[in-house]
Parts: sequence; C-alpha cells; structure tokens
Amino acid sequence: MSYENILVEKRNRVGLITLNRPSVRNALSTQLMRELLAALESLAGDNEVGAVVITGGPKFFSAGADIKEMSEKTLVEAYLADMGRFWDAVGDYPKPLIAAVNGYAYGGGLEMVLACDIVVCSEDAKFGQPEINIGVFPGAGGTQRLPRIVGKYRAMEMILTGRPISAQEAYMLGLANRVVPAESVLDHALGIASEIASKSPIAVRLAKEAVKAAFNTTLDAGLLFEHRLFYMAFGSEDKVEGMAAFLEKREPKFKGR
Ligand code: CO8
Repeated sequence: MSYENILVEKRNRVGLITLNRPSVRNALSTQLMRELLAALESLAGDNEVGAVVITGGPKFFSAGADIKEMSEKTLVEAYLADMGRFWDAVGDYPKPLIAAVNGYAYGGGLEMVLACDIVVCSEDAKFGQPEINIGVFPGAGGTQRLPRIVGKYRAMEMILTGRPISAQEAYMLGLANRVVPAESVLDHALGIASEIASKSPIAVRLAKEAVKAAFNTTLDAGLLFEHRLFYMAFGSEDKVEGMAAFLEKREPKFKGR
C-alpha cells in the first residue's frame, strides 16, 4: 500500500511511522488512520521488526481528529464510520509502541499517545484533551485511558477544562517516561525501541499482554493470567537460549521462536 498521510521506514529492527499532514497539524483523518493501521499491520507481520515508534515529526505530534471531517458528519454517519475502532486497534497492537512526542499531542493525538506503551517527549511538549472546546469530549479512549494513568482528578480537570498540561506535569503524572531536548526525542525513542527489539520477541509480546491485563482485570485474575503467560514462555526456543546464554556467560541469540 502506498501512503499519502504518513511516512513509513525501518531502521534496523525498529519500524518508524511519521504522521505527515503538517499543513493541518497532523489532523487524524479517516484516511490517515486507515494508512496508520495498514502500516502497523504490515510491521506487525514483519519478523525483522521488534518494536514501532510513532512520531509526528519535529514540531508537533498531532492536533487530534480532523475537525473539518467531523464537522460534516451526522450522528448516523459518525456511528457507522466508528472512528474509535482505529484507536482501539492501536491499543490492541501486539508489538511495543513508543510515542515520540515533539510539541503538542491534543485530542485524538493524545489518545493515540495513550494507546502506546512508552512515551518520550520534548521539553516543550503539551498534552491536552481540548474536545470540550468544540462541543464534544474525548471519544477515542481519553475518558478511559487517561484516568487510569493520571488519576480521576487530573483527568477530570484536563477533560472538563480542555487545558493542556506541560511536559514536566506529564512526567510527574506518569504520562511520559522521559522528557528530553526537542532535537533528541526521536533518537531517545528509537534507542528504547531498538533496545526492546534486541530481546526475545516472544517474551516481549507476552510481557506486553500481561502488563496490559493489569488495566483490565482484578488482581487475582491478572496474576493468574500472568502466571499462565509466564509458563507459556517456557515453550519457546528463546527461553532455552536466553537461560543457556546466561549460564554460559555469553550474549543470547534470540530467534523469535
Ligand atoms: N482538524 C482539522 N484541521 C486542523 C486541526 C484539527 N484537529 N487542527 C488544526 N487544523 C488546521 C487548521 O484549521 C488550520 O487550517 P488552515 O490553514 O486551513 O486554516 C491549520 O491546521 C493550522 O492550524 P492553526 O493555524 O490553528 O495552527 P496553530 O499552530 O496556530 O495552532 C493548534 C495549533 C493549537 C493545535 C490549533 O490548531 C488547535 O487548537 N487545533 C484543534 C485542537 C483540537 O481541538 N483537537 C481536538 C480535536 S477533536 C478530537 O481529537 C476527537 C478525538 C476522537 C476521535 C473520534 C473517535 C471516535
């Protein structure tokens, strides 16, 4: 598939997707989201890719869903288009997703960040859910994922006032793993991604599944799920190789099997 609204490349074992509609601040149109999902799917099926970085480029991440497109939709059209499923698919992605955020991530842009697993942002980054200012509210996961990360009160304030928070606030709230100078955001994100991509892809996938369950279940059920997935890892060649390499004092060679 050829892409008009995103750029896709591979750097070693890392997939890199750049949102690329700068004239409208990377507004997330249906077409862009379709392309993003197609790119993610293709990278998911690529055994040479161990993790994926999503960025908006050096100036801004995204100003959110495309307001022009949404302004023309009726209730029935919005319902049938069911845009939310695109963000759900990002949240369900099997490989680790690292968001590299320069500048603002607003609305659906923040919701895309929230669907990722690790967040690196610039010192001037801003995170906001401004939907309330245009007569709606977050509809692509913001009301569910944001409170799970920053807590009820901060999420309520962000969603009900629409005011963005700074990179430092995001870091303090656990919404960003690292705050770094703008020019090194992508390198940091790629560094984390390639570190992850050097591990056993099976162990990484199982670990991601287990951590995600923590947000979706009781402690008992989550622990049971974790234990089961842990035992599953014992069926992989990578487990045999990883433990043998440790005991033989050498670097492991993981094959993803
Ligand atoms: N959608 C469409 N076009 C946009 C958007 C957007 N979200 N944001 C900016 N643009 C366009 C502007 O209309 C403008 O176009 P033009 O040049 O034709 O006038 C161009 O981008 C540049 O915009 P600005 O001049 O405003 O650029 P600034 O750098 O001054 O400001 C801001 C950047 C602060 C990001 C500002 O553009 C802004 O506030 N944008 C809107 C932010 C917003 O409200 N986002 C929430 C959108 S709603 C949403 O995301 C819902 C998610 C749920 C999805 C559905 C799931 C079911």
